[in-house]
Amino acid sequence: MKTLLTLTIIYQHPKVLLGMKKRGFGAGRWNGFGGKVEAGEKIEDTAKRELNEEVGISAVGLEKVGIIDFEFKGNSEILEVHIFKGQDYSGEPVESEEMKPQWFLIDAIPFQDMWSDDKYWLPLFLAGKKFKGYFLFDESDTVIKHELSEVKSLSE
Ligand code: 6OG
Repeated sequence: MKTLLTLTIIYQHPKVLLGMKKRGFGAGRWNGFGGKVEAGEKIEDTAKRELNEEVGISAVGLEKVGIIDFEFKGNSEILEVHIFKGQDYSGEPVESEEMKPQWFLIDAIPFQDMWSDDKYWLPLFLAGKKFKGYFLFDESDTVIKHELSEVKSLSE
């Protein structure tokens, strides 16, 4: 079974906007903003909607830069996460019930308090690359297997 999700990071060099997830899946970790694609919804529209709901901003343009499949040992559900990069937006980032936003300098990204896949692909994201990947986690959310490759285009 596959579940489609989005994950959006605003990157205004030399800073990225992340949010501390306050509840639900991934609570206690810094991450981009995103969530599940609803029935009939275009994936990019989900990315925009979630950005609005979770941090109160509207992206002016979003670029899809990565697609990663996540699997957890002993669980047949695959999370297919579409990763978007944003730069300009309207509105001001505000804390929501789900996320507390904060800007981080790219050389001070809090990888120790993020999902452990992020340190593999965020360097590609920051370097302006596109990528596809697969990560398998064990029961304690440690990456036990991964594949990651740079791609020219993400059209499927
Ligand atoms: P809700 O289900 O709470 O959205 N997400 C992940 N992000 C990273 N960096 N690593 C993972 O490895 C992830 N698995 C899911 C997708 C969950 C949000 O968390 C992201 C969504 O943006 C396992 O609505």
